[in-house]
Amino acid sequence: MAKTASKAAKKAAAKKAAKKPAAVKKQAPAKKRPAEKKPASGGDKQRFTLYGSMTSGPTYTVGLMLSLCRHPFSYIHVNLREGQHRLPDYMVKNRYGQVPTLRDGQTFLVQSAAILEYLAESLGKFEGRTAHERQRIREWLFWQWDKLALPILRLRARARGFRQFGDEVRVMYDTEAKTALAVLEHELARSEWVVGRRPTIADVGVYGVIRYAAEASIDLSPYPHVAAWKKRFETQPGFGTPEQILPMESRLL
Ligand SMILES: N[C@@H](CCC(=O)N[C@@H](CS)C(=O)NCC(=O)O)C(=O)O
Repeated sequence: MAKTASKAAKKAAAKKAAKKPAAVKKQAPAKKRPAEKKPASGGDKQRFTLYGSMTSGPTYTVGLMLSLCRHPFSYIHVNLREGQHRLPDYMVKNRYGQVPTLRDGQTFLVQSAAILEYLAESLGKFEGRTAHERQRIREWLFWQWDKLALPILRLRARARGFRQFGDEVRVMYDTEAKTALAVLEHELARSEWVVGRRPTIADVGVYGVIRYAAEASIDLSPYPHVAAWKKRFETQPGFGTPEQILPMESRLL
């Protein structure tokens, strides 16, 4: 009996051992893959498609950045007058229903300042070299939309007949634009470029607005450092005017 019992016990133990899962090797936590660095320029012609309008300042800013980076791009004309920016197939690319939108592979990017940051980082050009520089650049990009772009682009839109408002509002925007220009003048009196010692996306973003000052009937001569910086910016390789950079019609590469 005892013999049988011990035999049964042995059998049960063997069964248990067979059931026991093999020791699982502890796996190291999956390492986060570094973001893939895509080619900085040249060959990959099909990488970027810019959706925009020739008359749009923010579209120009993105096209200008690509041109300064010497990166070719396809272009899809979005007809704002016909309301193409509000059509469902465009709204899935740009939730704000605005131009520009930049397609990079399967990703659609919106808001010109955010696109500038994205391009600087992924192409490795016109970016801040230190955390401090990147922070300063971001400050200028936020300021530029808050204080500089709004009055200048609204005045330009009025001059072109895209927006209607009376003289009281025109004077308000004019005053706001001049206040912002005085801030920029003060900065550029101390520094050749908006941030640091070389052009960055802060310059590209600010230039994309200053370009339209004349169309907004704003004279830059009271701001000599801004005027000199504008000229300096225009001598960079890859620089082009909106007419040189943005086609009237769609262009697929
Ligand atoms: N903050 C936006 C501004 C874009 C913007 O204002 N786009 C205008 C054309 S210049 C537009 O799409 N307007 C049509 C609308 O807002 O309905 C950016 O930087 O991308």
